[in-house]
Amino acid sequence: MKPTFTAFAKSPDEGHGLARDMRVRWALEEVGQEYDVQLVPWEEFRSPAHMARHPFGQIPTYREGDLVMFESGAIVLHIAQTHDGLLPAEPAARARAIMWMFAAVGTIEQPVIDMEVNEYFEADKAWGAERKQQVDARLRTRLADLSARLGEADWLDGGFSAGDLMMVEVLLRLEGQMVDEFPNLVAYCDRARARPAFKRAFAAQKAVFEAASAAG
Ligand code: GTB
Repeated sequence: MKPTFTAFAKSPDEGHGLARDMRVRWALEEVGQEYDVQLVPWEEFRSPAHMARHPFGQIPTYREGDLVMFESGAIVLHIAQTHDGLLPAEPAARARAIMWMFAAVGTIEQPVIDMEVNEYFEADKAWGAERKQQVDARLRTRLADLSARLGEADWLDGGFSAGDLMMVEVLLRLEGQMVDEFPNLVAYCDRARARPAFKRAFAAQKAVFEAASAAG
């Protein structure tokens, strides 16, 4: 059954693939599953129709027959569990790949969000600079630990998995920023971006932004 996911009608990232629909699109491309995309304009994020899909009025959401889901990590896990290609078959390796998915969203993405919140909403506060020091230090420690664990390996645990897909998606939000302090993490992201499925997904989301821009 062909699934449908929701994405920004015109992404604020201007086609850089940083919104969380990109992970869903990339996962679907990795497993060779055809899909449709439902584009949601900003003014419809909190409409009753979209709130019925997503209790917090966000993208992405995912529909597959009667199944409606939100949370990008859960969606990618569902795709990985229902198709070959993103999770190892061996149970322990599969559990570790899922563990890395949780590490991406729970341990690395959280301090990334803290950093972004500080940049956009706290920088002008009296305590903004002090908070930035704390937030940056926490994120730098997390990236240093991740970098040490990855070492010279291509992927986090054996072959490429949904764990890598989620981790790279989080790290790409730091491109040109703190991740550049860790050459092996930059190389890790570059390896992931060289995957044909990533390239297809990236081009497709960019085309959405370009079409929306051309339409005005
Ligand atoms: N935990 C949820 C998940 O992983 O699915 C988080 C979903 C989420 O934050 N969605 C964002 C959203 O819908 C879009 S991706 N925001 C609207 C709202 O909350 O009202 C986050 C995002 C937005 C923009 C950029 N950008 O411009 O670079 C990057 C990432």
